[in-house]
Parts: sequence; C-alpha cells; structure tokens
Amino acid sequence: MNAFSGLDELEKSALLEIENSHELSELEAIRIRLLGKKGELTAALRGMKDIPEQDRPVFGRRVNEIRDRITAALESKISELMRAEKEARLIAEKVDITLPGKKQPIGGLHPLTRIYYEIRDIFVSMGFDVMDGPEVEYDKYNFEMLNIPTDHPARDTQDTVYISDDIVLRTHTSPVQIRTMLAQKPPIRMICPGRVYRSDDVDATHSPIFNQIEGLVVDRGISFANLKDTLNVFLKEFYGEDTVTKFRPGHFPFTEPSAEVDATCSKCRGRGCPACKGAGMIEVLGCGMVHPQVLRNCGIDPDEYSGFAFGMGLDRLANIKYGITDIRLLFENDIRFLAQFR
Ligand code: 2NM
Repeated sequence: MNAFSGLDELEKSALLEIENSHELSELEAIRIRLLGKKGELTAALRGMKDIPEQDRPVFGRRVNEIRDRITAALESKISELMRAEKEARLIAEKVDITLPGKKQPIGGLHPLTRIYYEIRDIFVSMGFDVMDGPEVEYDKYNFEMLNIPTDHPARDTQDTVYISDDIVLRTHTSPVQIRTMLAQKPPIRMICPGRVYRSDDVDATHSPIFNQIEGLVVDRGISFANLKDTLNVFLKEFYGEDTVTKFRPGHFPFTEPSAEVDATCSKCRGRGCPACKGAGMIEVLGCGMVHPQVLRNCGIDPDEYSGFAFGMGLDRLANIKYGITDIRLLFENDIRFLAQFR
C-alpha cells in the first residue's frame, strides 16, 4: 500500500527532523514546510483521490494522527528550546549583588541656605515664628507704612524697581513685618527671610538681588534692653561665645532710636585683618525700637505696646563667614565654588 507507507515515511522523517533541531527559527520553517497550506501533509491528503474509496477514511484518520503528532512534537521541542534559552540567559546575566555599588556624588546646601538655617534655628529656639511674604509688593507696605515718605532718598528710582506707580519689588523684607502686624495682635515674635531687590548694577560688592533676614518683636513693655539682649544672645550663638558687640547710634525711618551693631570679626577674632579693615570688629546688623507711627499705621496702640526690629544682609554675613570677596560667586552656582561648602 504505497500511499500509506509514504505517510509512515513522512511521519518518521518529520519527527526525527524535529527531534534533531536546535533552533526555534528552524522549527518554524519545519512547521510551515510540513503543516502549511502548501505543506507536505496537505499534499499527502490530496493524494487520497488515488486510493480506493473504502480505504479513504482510514487514510484520513492517519493523516490527522500524523498532523497531531507533528504538532505535539513541535510544541514540546519549542518549549524545550525556550527553556534552555532562558536557562542560558539567566546564567549569562547573573549579577553579583555583593559587589560594592557605584558612588553617587552627593550635593550640599548652598552657603546662603546654610547661614539662613543657622540663623533661623537660633531665633526659632528663642520662640520666633518664621514668616513669608510677596516679593512683588505694594508701595504702601514697602514704604509708606514704614514711615518712608514720598520724598525720602530710599525711594529714589535708582534704588527701587517699580512695577507700576504703586507696586514695587520689595527693597527689604520689612513689608512682611507690616503684614504680620496688620494680621495678628501682639505678642508678635517673628523673623522673615527672603530675597530683596535694588536697581543696582552687578559688581564684586553689589547685586540687584540679595537676601535679608529681618525680625520683629512686639509686646507690652518691650524695651531697648530686650533688643540688646536678644541680639547679643543671637550674635554670640552665631559667631561664638567670645563675641563682643557694640551698639552704635544709627538712623532708620521706621525705628527710633536706631542702632548699627558691630561684632568681633569672625576671621581674626578681633586682632584686625583685611576682612574688618584692621578694626577687629565688623558691622553685622541694623536695629531699633519700632517707630510709634509704624505701630499706629498697623493698628497697634503705641501707648499699650512697644517693639523692636532688626535686619541683616545674608550675603554679607556669608561673605564674612566664608571669606568670600566677590558676591557674584553666591549667585552664579558654579559647582566648583559650591562644592567647597559641602
Ligand atoms: C532694619 C533695621 C532696623 C525693621 C523695622 C521693621 C518694622 F516693620 F517692624 F518696622 N522691620 N524691619 C528694621 C529695623 C530693619 O534692617 C537693617
């Protein structure tokens, strides 16, 4: 029976070929060649017309049987090859988790941020709140309510950046003190850090944007002695216990009396150096008793309450502390400069 033995031959050689194959792509080619529309098994089925009619059902069943066996053999070989492939990949991709990792460079705080955090922590430890306010500010809050009249030199357009007739970039953080006094009743103990703006050209000692911290205390019976003691505690904490301070008379429109404060030069500890121009002391902040008119402007009765305020330039303090002679370095964010403060 020629047709049947042809089928046996086809089955035998197909299964052998599948068994000996080692490539998934090869198996796919075999599948198409054997089982595809124009494949060998389909061709064999077409040969059915040449065999006696009574043998055809048996022939048909045999063809189906072979198709099933080839399909099963292909599937089992495919999964065997895929298993082996995965095994090989797992071995090839093995990772030694005991190897030390690659060190990532760690960033650091900007020197201004470090100084701000130090100062903030000292005042917070004395019970001060930290307040925030807008950098684009009403003229009223930046000047008028602070007792800075329209013809005051601080208003000169060469200093102030005007957004419109009545809106400015704040020239100090004092408007935040005004907003605080308008919004809450005494006792008030607050500091306000932030950027301030002046219409200045940039050079080694000037920047149109710089950073300030100002503070304000308002309560019943607040005196100049409270001002001196609070700032002395702060300055000794910040510059060191052996720091000596000197309160010199000063002038601000929003405080009366006012003072400028010198502290022992942190570079030479008073011996005299270029940083303090040989004086051994260096000016670090301005302060004073809040002017009664400023309190009144904010709805606080100066007969009942008094207060003191102070302000300092962060950039200046950073320069002194780190011996920086060009303030542009604080704003350029050159990694080579910043990395020295980690
Ligand atoms: C300074 C010096 C002296 C100050 C005054 C006020 C306010 F709003 F309470 F009146 N805030 N800040 C002040 C006083 C600021 O900076 C050198």
